[in-house]
Amino acid sequence: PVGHTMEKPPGHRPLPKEWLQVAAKELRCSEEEVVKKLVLTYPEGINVKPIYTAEDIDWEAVKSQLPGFYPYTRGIHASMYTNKPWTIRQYAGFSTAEESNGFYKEALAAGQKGLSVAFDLATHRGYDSDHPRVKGDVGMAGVAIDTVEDMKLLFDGIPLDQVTVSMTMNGAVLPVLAFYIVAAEEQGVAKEKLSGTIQNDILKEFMVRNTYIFPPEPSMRTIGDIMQYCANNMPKYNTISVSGYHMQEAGANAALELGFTIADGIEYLRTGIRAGLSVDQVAPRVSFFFGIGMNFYVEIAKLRAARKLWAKLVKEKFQPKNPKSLLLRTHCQTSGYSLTEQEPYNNVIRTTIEALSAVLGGTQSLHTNSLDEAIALPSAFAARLARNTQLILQLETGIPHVADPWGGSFMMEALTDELASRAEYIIQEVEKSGGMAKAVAEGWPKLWIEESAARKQARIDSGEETIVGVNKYRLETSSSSSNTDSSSQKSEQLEILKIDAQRVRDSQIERIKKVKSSRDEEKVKRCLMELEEAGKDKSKNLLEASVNAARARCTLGEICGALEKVWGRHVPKDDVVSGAYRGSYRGMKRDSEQGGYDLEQVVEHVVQFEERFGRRPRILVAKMGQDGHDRGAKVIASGFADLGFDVDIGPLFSTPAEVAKQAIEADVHCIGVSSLAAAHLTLVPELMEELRKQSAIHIKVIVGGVIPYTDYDFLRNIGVKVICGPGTRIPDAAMQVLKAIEEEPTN
Ligand code: 2CP
Repeated sequence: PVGHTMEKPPGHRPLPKEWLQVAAKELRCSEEEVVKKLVLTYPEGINVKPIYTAEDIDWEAVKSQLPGFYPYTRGIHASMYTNKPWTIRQYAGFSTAEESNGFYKEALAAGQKGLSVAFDLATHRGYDSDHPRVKGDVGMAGVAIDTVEDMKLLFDGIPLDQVTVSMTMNGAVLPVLAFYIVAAEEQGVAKEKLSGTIQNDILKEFMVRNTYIFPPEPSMRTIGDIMQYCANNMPKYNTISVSGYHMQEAGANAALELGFTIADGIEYLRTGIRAGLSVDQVAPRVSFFFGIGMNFYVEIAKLRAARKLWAKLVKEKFQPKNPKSLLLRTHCQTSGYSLTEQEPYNNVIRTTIEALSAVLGGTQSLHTNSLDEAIALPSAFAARLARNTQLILQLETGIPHVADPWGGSFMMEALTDELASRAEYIIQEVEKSGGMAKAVAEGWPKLWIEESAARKQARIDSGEETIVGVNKYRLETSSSSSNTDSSSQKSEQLEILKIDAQRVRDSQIERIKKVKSSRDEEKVKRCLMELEEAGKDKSKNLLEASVNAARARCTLGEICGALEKVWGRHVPKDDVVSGAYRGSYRGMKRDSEQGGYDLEQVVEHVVQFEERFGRRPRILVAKMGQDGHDRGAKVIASGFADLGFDVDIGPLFSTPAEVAKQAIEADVHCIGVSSLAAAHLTLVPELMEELRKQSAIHIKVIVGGVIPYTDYDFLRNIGVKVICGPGTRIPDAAMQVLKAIEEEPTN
């Protein structure tokens, strides 16, 4: 196990003696047993007590703190929402620029205040829609953008000097930001007037999100160049959104999310300073982004602790003159990970509670997830409900009438301090490594997060952590075939938004052809050459060269291609944590209500398998297409390994042919395809075809991840043996896989 838990948590004062005596009577047990029963240890290593008193906090410090004052624990503005509520900013992008544009206009008319663009994975990874590697990805998880013409359509009729736009783009940040600047220019909006945010946080891509393109070094240089260009040309633009969200989604607990995110922020300030800027030119334009999960108090405390830590560390390390450099401004998104496919209407409740945490924590901007977000892009109905959740909080509840209502709460102030000190410990570890860029290159932050993810999965699978409708009070679904149909109540199934991948791809390819046929090819060549030169010569600004290329109608793929010639593409190395899943799986017996297999039963079965077949069951966990969401794949890999399987992990971004080849060479019993970006309907049939062509149909194919029920029949019909949707426990998945292999043993 990795040693990221501190030797001793910062001490809590013991529970008051007089209270313990009364509680012991209420519980009919000894005082020691009260402590054992009611003091909970959270995954962050924090002990949460049943009551808090003034003894738990530094009351002298707390009583004088005000919102709008250093260290900003209570909020970055003095008036907070009493003067101006947070920005309702829903993240969305639908297949084509036209469809997304229509959606944005409707959302703005219905009360949304800011825009947030979701791009498809082909765009993220720097491929034009006509590239063979992105066949299954175009328009699936967001909007496809190939040229500045697409960007102009995306914002047609939306005044970019008035509406702030956030763009979630990291790998292909240069062409996308350049297209945005040129689209605004051609709309008559000068760059100086552009406000908004680009995510541009590459460190967390290498850690958890995986939509990088280039190796770390030129990627960090790109960020410095963007900061420099914006400082000179776009002073109101937020050049980065330092993101913890994806760490939480990948399984990080709140302390890890907070520590690594602040450490990333520090690294980016250094990057800007290295690019020749002062801290006061960089820091006020750095913004943050956190995930908000179901642990209500902890999530509020996390945002309060984040502001406090950032203000303190920026002051100590950089001595800024402008007080705005100390303000941690943040966007929040409710947790996608906490949403369930089972009983999807429960997701509305989860999202509302998480939104409440974000707001009580003092966020500047918020996205509330749609109830169907665990399985697909949101339908119009689900998107409206998600937006209305925020409108109701703002307009009906009175919640915005008081700034930091938790200020002075013994519990909240103690929790804030504890989380801050946990996170600070992690930041110190990063600093000892030489900063976040070096730590990420060494790979240990990623492993800490993966370990945390495996532990969380084990807590859920063993029933220690409850998810209503999933591991407790679970209803039958009409299409779940593994269970008997004993209950009269069925979980609702939602209408899922379907994207016609072929249609989107065809229309994008048409538009690329049109742009290419009407541009000045000489100019295009010159711009791409200049871009290549800027890639080599650090005195040239990469964003400036990209803006020129965008004006000349170079495509996104061409711009990234020119830089790829100089820098190459980043190839990740893969490690899998071991022991964390099994180590955190509390050996409680499963009761009949919970159903499913216990860990030890599966381990036993694997041993029998080995005795019978002469080797352990062997699985290749594969990721195909441009879908880089690998938490599920990593958790499955380390969970299955802990159960006794031999596990191979395939490289990210593989083609079906590459997966088939690796499976055959490694002589695996089965391939576990993990799909989270809706490309399974294109890529799984191709994989089956490849296996058939290479005479390897004996290798069983299992598909897991975000697979809507409506696709089950199709997948089964083409030969997929097992489908594990969201919420499947690892021991259950493993047992299904074992049975599928044993059914028709071939080797
Ligand atoms: C706000 N203002 C106030 C007050 N409150 N002025 C006086 N009194 C107040 N109480 C002012 C601010 O100072 C600012 O003015 C203006 O109002 C706008 O407010 P803001 O707080 O800056 O809000 P914002 O414009 O919405 O900006 C919020 C952020 C920005 C966080 C700074 O970076 C942002 O919008 N981020 C969004 C990131 C995002 O959507 N990411 C999507 C992730 P001035 O400007 O004059 O100071 S998608 C996730 C998916 C899952 C993915 O990544 O894969």
